[in-house]
Amino acid sequence: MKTGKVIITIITLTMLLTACGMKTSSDQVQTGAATEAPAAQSAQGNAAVVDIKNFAFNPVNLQIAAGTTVTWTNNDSAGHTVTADNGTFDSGTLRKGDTFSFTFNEAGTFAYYCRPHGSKGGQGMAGVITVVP
Ligand SMILES: [Cu+2]
Repeated sequence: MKTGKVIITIITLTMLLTACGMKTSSDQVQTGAATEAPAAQSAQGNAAVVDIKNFAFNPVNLQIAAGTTVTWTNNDSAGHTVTADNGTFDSGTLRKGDTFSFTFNEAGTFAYYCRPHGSKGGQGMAGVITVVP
């Protein structure tokens, strides 16, 4: 009886810790964005843009309303990609002047990166789109 209760408690704690761990990492990304320049990084309406310049996405954290189409433009001579961590979208290689657009219809946090210069989890050349309902 007591052992069963302990096991259930351990399982519950493990699940909670896992959930918290995931939430914490995405919260940190958003918190960083909010303290930098929330007004400039907010976008209302149906379109928003992200500049790719000097091996970085600008703004690196963008908050949009659901239904907004985000267009990335590569202004670097180097080729870049816009690749979602969760595989939702992938631009393929963008040459200088190339654009890639994606419409975010669902609320959530969408981390992305450049395949040649970054990786999942915000490593290197990466950004985050936060979609609010
Ligand atoms: Cu790149």
